[in-house]
Amino acid sequence: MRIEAAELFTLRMPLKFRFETSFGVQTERTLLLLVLKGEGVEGYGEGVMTPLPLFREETLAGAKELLEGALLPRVLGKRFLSPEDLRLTLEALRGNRMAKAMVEMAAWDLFARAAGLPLYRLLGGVRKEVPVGVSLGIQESIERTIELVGRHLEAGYRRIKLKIKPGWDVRLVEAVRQAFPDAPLSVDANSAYRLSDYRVFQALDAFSLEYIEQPLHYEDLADHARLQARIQTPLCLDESITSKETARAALEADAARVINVKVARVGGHAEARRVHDLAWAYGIPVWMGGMLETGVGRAHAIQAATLPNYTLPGDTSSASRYWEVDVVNQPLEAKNGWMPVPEGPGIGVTLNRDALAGFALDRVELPGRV
Ligand code: OSB
Ligand code: MG
Repeated sequence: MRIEAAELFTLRMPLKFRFETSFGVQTERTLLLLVLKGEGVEGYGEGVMTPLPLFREETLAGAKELLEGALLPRVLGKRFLSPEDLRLTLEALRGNRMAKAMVEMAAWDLFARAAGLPLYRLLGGVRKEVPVGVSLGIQESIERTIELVGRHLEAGYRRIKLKIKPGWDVRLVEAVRQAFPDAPLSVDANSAYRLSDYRVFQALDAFSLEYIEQPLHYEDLADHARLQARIQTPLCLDESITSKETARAALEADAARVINVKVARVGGHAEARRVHDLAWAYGIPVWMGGMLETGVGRAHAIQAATLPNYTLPGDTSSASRYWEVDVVNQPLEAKNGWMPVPEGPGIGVTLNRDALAGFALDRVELPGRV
């Protein structure tokens, strides 16, 4: 496959809801979307980095510069035998996994489309639908949270994740648990606590949570292990897991008993599969996380979540929850907590060019016209 051209869009898309976490509030997404072209087909990749580095370190401006200045020039006009072959040419540059993932994921889509196969067939997926839950942001009140939890349980979501932060934790979970004694619940702190807050987690231990996601600093595996030793509820790591290597360090230290995989966070499909395989070998279940993706990132996530160790419900809920208008033509709707895997070639969705144009703040074509 020869990579002939690329288009890099900067989009701004209004979210249907206000999404508050311990690190901030989002009412819209500003994101990068990449189109790679070759042999008469197109492949798509979505960036999950944000304008400010509030989740991990990568930023939108930094990623855009790296893509235009170094990552895309390394693949444009070149021939690759496989997405893995392409990934290896980006390996000399360190870190910046979310930026690299955009190129790698677009390449997987491109190769799958060229082969006329859905992406999950190339990745080794074994499921036609994937179990999904929902991630609910911090609300203005406990009453409002309970109402929202009820609505999403009725819609069939198989796990409800509540965002927590210091001062918005034990009382919230206690009230939600009381309202829904048997619901599968989890919490996600996005690194807002320190080990010295361990009593908060000992209190949360009483509410039969499926797991507690990323309570402590994103680089601190040692303290996650210390916290895990003090509570029964499994810890789940998200921000901390950036590669197979960090996953191995976490599992060896017993810093996590569940892993949230986000394909873009770890650098693409190949690395996500390595994390999946490693966790499986350790007997650790994984689930597919989300970063408020458009239909492009969401379709990639659904395809990847067909691998066998994705046994827990993911955050890849219906696209219509997030977007009035999406950038893809196909709906991605869960039915009774199961998301059907699109069967079309590649990631199974096609770009809605009119919608894309409407959201575009910027569009760069590479190689530039001469
Ligand atoms: O920590 O999982 C997270 C959204 C943005 C950044 C980080 C996270 C999230 C979510 C939402 O929890 C998941 C989704 O609905 O896409
Ligand atoms: Mg998380």
